[in-house]
Amino acid sequence: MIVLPRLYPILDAGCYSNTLDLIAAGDELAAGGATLLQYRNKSGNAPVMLEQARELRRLSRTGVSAPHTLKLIMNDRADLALAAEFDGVHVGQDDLLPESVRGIIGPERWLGVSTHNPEQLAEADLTSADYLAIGPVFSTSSKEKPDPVVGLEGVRRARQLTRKPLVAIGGITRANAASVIEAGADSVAVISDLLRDPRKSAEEFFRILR
Ligand code: TZP
Ligand code: MG
Repeated sequence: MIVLPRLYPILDAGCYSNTLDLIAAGDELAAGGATLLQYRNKSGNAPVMLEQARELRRLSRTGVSAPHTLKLIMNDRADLALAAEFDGVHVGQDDLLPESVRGIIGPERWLGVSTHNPEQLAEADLTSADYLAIGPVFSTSSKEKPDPVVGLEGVRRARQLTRKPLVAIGGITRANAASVIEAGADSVAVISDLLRDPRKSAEEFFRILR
């Protein structure tokens, strides 16, 4: 069984005006204690995604996090995860099925699966996913057409349905993160509340969730 860090930062390319800013944010998050980052880019521009992913991989080998390991997880795309030598892939309900992704990435890379209700979570629990995500816990403006919020009750329910590591996502901030962990999540995935001063924000998340 894998062990997830308490904070699961998501670097969403749509939040940055260029690759330099995106990489700088990744470096800041690592400086703030992040040991895992997900790269998310909903633009559909594969060449840009590959370039940015490779830059992140380079950062993890040369930036502040080196020589500590910085796990890099690719959102949606197993092919790009392999091409950029990422450590894992995260897929949702509209992506390749978990077992198809597992066939591409092999047994060692991490596989995460997003779910939005108890039925999806129970189904994903039967797959070879290394961890499961549940959300949105609270309302979010970082995702287009988000599923209905599941609330802390949704996190508690999810906790009862799986023994896999559980990541909660959606509207999680330094103000509510402790309640999400209390409800049974092992880790909180965050976009917005890491955008302003990523290093300080990450440090505060780790302090709160210690
Ligand atoms: N999936 C469910 S909510 C969400 C994703 C990708 C966005 C989370 O972003 P934020 O800004 O932390 O609410
Ligand atoms: Mg997806």
